[in-house]
Amino acid sequence: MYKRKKTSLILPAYNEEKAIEKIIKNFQSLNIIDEIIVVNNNSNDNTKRYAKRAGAKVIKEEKQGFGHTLQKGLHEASGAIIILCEPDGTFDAEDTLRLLEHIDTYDVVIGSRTHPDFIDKDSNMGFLIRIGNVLLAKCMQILYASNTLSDCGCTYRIFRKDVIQKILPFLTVGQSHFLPETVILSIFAHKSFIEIPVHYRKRLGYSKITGSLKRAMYVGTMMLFLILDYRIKRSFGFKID
Ligand SMILES: Nc1nc2c(ncn2[C@@H]2O[C@H](COP(=O)(O)OP(=O)(O)OP(=O)(O)O)[C@@H](O)[C@H]2O)c(=O)[nH]1
Ligand SMILES: [Mg+2]
Repeated sequence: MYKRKKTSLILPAYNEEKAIEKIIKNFQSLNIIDEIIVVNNNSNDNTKRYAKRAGAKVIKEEKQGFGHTLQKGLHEASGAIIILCEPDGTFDAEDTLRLLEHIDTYDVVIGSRTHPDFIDKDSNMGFLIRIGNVLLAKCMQILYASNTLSDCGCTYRIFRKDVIQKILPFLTVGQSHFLPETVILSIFAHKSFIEIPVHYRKRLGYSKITGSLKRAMYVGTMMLFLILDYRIKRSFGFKID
């Protein structure tokens, strides 16, 4: 519980046997997480076994894709506060405490992997990925006249349950460009948000999205189309009441 509110943590997992047990234990040791949901996305390694052994609730999503996996977790989560993270060792469980400090004030608290002091030298945050994330975030900020956005692709974020209830029926993206859709729909639902810097480390296990530059550029292009598409829809009256 956090301030007497139930908390749910969602971890999307596709072949994350290297780090998953440690990550679950790190979050458990915070003593504020009530429900840890690992959404297993057709892993063919020991992800499911290790997650169960660590005490997480393991559910499965058969449709392959980061977005499908997180949508499944969001349907399942029962907490008043819902935390998204990754079980690959890139994020610190302790950062949840800093993010949570803002959830009384804002409906959504989004991690940002842009503070130089917080980014490990050997993490997968080279020049091109950093610039791509910042440019896409700025594009969203300008097109939607929102408050500051600096990182378009940080999974680590916290939502109040009512935000999820509002946006869940509208989520469409099943693949890797899922994250900006949650921000755009939150803006449409008139929800407030803030970005807070988080630490970013080298991942354990192998990368499925931004590990290859080609794949990262593809995901960035899909994010850009999504951002433009919703902006056009908005000018034709799309809204969430
Ligand atoms: N890419 C991808 N990720 C999935 C899928 N299903 C679940 N995931 C999980 O989604 C998260 C994001 O994938 P990552 O490979 O970490 O991609 P990334 O965070 O952009 O890049 P790195 O952490 O540097 O590898 C991980 O926790 C994956 O295990 C899927 O079908 N595709
Ligand atoms: Mg990752």
